[in-house]
Amino acid sequence: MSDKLHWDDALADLNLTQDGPINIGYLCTDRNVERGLGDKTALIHQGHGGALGKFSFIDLKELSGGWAAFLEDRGVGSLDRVCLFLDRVPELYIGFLGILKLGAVVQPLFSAFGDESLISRMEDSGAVAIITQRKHLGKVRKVRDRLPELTMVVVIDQTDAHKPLRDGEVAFDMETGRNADFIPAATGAESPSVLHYTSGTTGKPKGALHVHESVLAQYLTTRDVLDLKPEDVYWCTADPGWVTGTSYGIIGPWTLGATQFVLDAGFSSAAWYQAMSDHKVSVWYTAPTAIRMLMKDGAELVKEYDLSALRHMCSVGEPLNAEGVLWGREAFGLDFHDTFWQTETGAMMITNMPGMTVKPGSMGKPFPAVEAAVVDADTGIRIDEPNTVGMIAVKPPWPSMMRTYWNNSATYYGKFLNGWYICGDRASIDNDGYFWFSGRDDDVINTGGHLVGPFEIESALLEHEAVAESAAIGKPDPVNMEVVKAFVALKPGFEPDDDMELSIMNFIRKKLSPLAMPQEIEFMEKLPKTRSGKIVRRMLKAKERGEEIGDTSTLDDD
Ligand code: 6R9
Repeated sequence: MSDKLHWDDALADLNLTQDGPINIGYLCTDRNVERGLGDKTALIHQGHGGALGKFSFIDLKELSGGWAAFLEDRGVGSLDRVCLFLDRVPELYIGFLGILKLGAVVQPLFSAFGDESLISRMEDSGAVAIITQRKHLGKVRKVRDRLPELTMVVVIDQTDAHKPLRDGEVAFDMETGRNADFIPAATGAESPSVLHYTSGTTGKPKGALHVHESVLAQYLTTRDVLDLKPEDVYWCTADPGWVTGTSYGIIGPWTLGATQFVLDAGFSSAAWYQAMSDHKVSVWYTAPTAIRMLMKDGAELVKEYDLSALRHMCSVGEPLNAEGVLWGREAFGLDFHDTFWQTETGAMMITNMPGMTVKPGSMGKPFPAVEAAVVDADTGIRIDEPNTVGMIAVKPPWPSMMRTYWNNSATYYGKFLNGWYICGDRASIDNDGYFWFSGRDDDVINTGGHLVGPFEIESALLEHEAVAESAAIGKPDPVNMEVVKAFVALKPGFEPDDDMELSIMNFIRKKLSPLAMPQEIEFMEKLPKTRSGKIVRRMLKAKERGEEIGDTSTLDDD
């Protein structure tokens, strides 16, 4: 551990004590009002069609207090799980803080999720309430009778003009529900806060459970890696359905009292640059896939906009290739600073700090309060030899480390080896201590920075009436790093034609999400399997990459 920085350094800055209460909802809202930032703009929100909304820290305090009081009045208690199932509307950000102020556990869900994705995550968490909007209410209604613990559906945009709500559904208008007097729950360091589901190779998605103390790590890394200053306008392009959108799209920046910009609109390079210019975005946190999409439109386009406010850029989610960094220099005259971390780690672990020499293609070095290494996969022994690939490992504990996987502590404990937390990614460390990513150590598909579990896709494929066998792998893709490719064997009597391909694609898009939808389906007579019946994704992957299929002798007795 470095002697330069300790996680506890955040305590004094945030006016906290070692054993005293600590509540993320309070730290992001009321505390900023108490320290004189009440009138400062906390959120600049740009919705579809360019509609703008501005919220001060006083607004954040009163509106999140309103959410907390509303939920409390309706019987939501501390530790209850409350889901957010919303587009990037202001209620998503402010509701998140209200749930934490109440002392309940917030479970964010992507609004693009289909019924199967919702069920697997809500059945597991036993969520009692879900906050949604009319646009997505149909999807919630579809899954309700399979979720006995879900007793309340809150709708944020219900008006008299709409059809009446059904039993168990209730309308809440955030603006009229303001409450300046709500007293935030006196949660402690170890009180559960955020539950984010993440995909693994096998089984259903797992819920990484975080605690209020995580804020110490989110605060310090936001301050020192994102380098936020009081006068900055900061834009995190991530959706809060993903951990980046909560740790660094809500918690970190607002504990610093920063002004955040949020864009709730589809992607276009021109619209992004226009928004950055209009709102004078000065610090920007985005992902390699977005950078590659911007690259496609060229550096010339960037020059058409006044981006003179922009002074710092960071990236996360997938390997940031050297080309992306070099293009960033050409287009913006700045370096993209890569950061490596996971849902499970809750905050950045390996970073390119401002002022550090960026080596294009490297993830950087451990954040100064983090001890990280590469270790041998079998023994967990540190590999000291430079430029040798091993498993990325981090020495526990740290404040934002998940405390368990919900309902699945066995898998949680399985993540530790020889005193290290094993991330599940491979990397090497060069002579200067820089980490170089080499790949994931499992079959999880990383598409545009989002992890998708092959097992979830395979299970959903089998629910299609024509599918007999299925396998899903990540196929290399120049923009999204990987896209989902499915291999399918059909039941007798079904034809492997274009219509069938479209039908299967749409089926997955609706059941899971657009991200999980296979971009390509290859029909096969039968899929390669072990004697015990397990499909061998390794062979399909090798075939896809045009590699030698390798040793197949173990195939039958795997
Ligand atoms: C924050 C987040 C975690 C996985 C991680 C790794 C990949 C993330 C990366 C990176 C290379 C980087 N990943 N950052 N790979 N370079 N800078 O992404 O969380 O969705 O849980 O994904 O993403 O494979 O293990 P999460």
